[in-house]
Amino acid sequence: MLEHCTPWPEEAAARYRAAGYWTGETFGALLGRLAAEHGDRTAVVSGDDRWSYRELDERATRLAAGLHRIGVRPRDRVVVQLPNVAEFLETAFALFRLGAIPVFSLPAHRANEVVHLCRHAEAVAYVIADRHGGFDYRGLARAALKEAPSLRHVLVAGDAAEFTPLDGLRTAVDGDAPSWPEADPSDVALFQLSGGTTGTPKLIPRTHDDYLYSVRASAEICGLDASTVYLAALPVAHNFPMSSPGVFGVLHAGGRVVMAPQPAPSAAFPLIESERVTLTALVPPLALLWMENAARTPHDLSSLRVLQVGGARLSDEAAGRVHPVLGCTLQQVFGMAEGLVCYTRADEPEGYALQTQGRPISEADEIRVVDENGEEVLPGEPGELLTRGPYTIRGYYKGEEHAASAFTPDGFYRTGDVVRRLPSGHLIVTGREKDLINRGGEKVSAEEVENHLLAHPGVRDAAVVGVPDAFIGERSCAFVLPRDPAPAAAELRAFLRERGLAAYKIPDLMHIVGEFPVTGVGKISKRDLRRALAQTLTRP
Ligand code: J2J
Repeated sequence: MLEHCTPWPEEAAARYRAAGYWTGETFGALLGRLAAEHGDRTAVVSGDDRWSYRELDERATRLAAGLHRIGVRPRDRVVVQLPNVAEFLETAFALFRLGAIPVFSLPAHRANEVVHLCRHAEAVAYVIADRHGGFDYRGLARAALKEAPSLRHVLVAGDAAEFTPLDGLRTAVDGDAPSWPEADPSDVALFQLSGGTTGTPKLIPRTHDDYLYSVRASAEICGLDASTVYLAALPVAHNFPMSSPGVFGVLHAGGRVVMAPQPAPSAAFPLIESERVTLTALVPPLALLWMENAARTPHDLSSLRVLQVGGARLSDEAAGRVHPVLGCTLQQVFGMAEGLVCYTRADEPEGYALQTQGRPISEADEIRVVDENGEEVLPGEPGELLTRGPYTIRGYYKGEEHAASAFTPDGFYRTGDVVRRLPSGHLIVTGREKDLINRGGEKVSAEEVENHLLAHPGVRDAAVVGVPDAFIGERSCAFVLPRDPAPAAAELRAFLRERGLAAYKIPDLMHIVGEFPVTGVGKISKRDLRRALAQTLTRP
């Protein structure tokens, strides 16, 4: 396995292979097999592009050769920050073919996140679209080149300006094409990002064996087949639309991926109608938005059979409205880029989909629900969810520093989620112990934002907490203890933007305070801050 990663213990790996979870297939080989099986069927639709399985396979082969020609080698890391376009799949599979490792960055990330990823992963290349959603990513590339010494190439889908166009890179593969050893299925295939709680996002190494298992099993649980038409509405770089079952699961089943440039009803509904979409995945605030708009849309949404909702807690009230309003079945999905994914199933009583966040993919997923001392709670009682299994990581990339807080000594991942487990194995997410704000599926690490605020000369101390919000679940609120003269909230916001922080991490609310409530040992009491906030918000 790539260095600075933690492999599964030999005994566990042998067990997962023997049970058939880990098959030894790589993502690169998978695409070749799919092209042989589904050749002329449409694999992906994006704008005017409609690529068959064969075309996707050929493009990935040629792009892999082109990447090799400019010096990208097996195990090199490549930061990929592409929106939902066909080239996303082409690039991902080209890198898999090459055994180079994509680091998937979200389109919302800005210089702060991109530079960190490039440096931390020691990336040799950075792949972007020219523009998307009114933002020019080539500016970001200039910043990354300045700050990340390992970066040698910027590859652009679209107008490349001074950089390398992806279109010019594809190389005809003929007799004397370059060759390289086949990727090792037990090695890292890709890096996902942790929605984590630390100062900077952590890298999650996922192997071909483990990730492909979660994709294959997810496709099966969700009943996908070649007739499935999946709308990629959420950014496909995220683990949910990528693998649960997401775009990879749909391709695995021979279905069709339809890329939506934006998840808003105005972009998504016409595509559902024109492509006869059968399945899609949303975070709760988008599900609410879709339901609000469905009643008055002129578009025919009747092809939609299943709406998956996950990433943050869906209220029971909203869950109950999905079928009446959208006419499709609700599937709740509770997952994490570190591994474990839970689904409600089509063959269970409907109550589970309405009131739980599902049960794990695999009989080999080990689940413990524990109290603050690490002891298992009584069945049905709330406690922190710990998990271990055939597709849950045993460590972050270069994660020595976080190992003890993120994993138990016997290899369970500490999710930081508080759950109740029903006798059926279904989990209900009731809360969270980690210091993170979940803005409707977008995860904001309190520590990361606090660190940026502390860099302002007018800030003596800062604490960021979540505030309940009817629409997005939670908003972020920063409490700031100023120096003299106190900076204005608007100035602090502008400061965070200038530091290149993604917009979703900029606090929704900002309070300049004279002092912080403290705990018995003198730490800032976030619990008291949340309570004070709740009181001011409910006061008439
Ligand atoms: C409550 N909290 C949830 C849910 C995730 C599938 C689906 C989602 C993700 C994801 C994913 C939740 N109810 N239904 O990777 O493959 C919160 C939990 C969890 C964290 C993980 C997938 N679904 N959450 O959201 O890595 O707190 O993955 O630990 O972004 O989101 O976030 P992330």
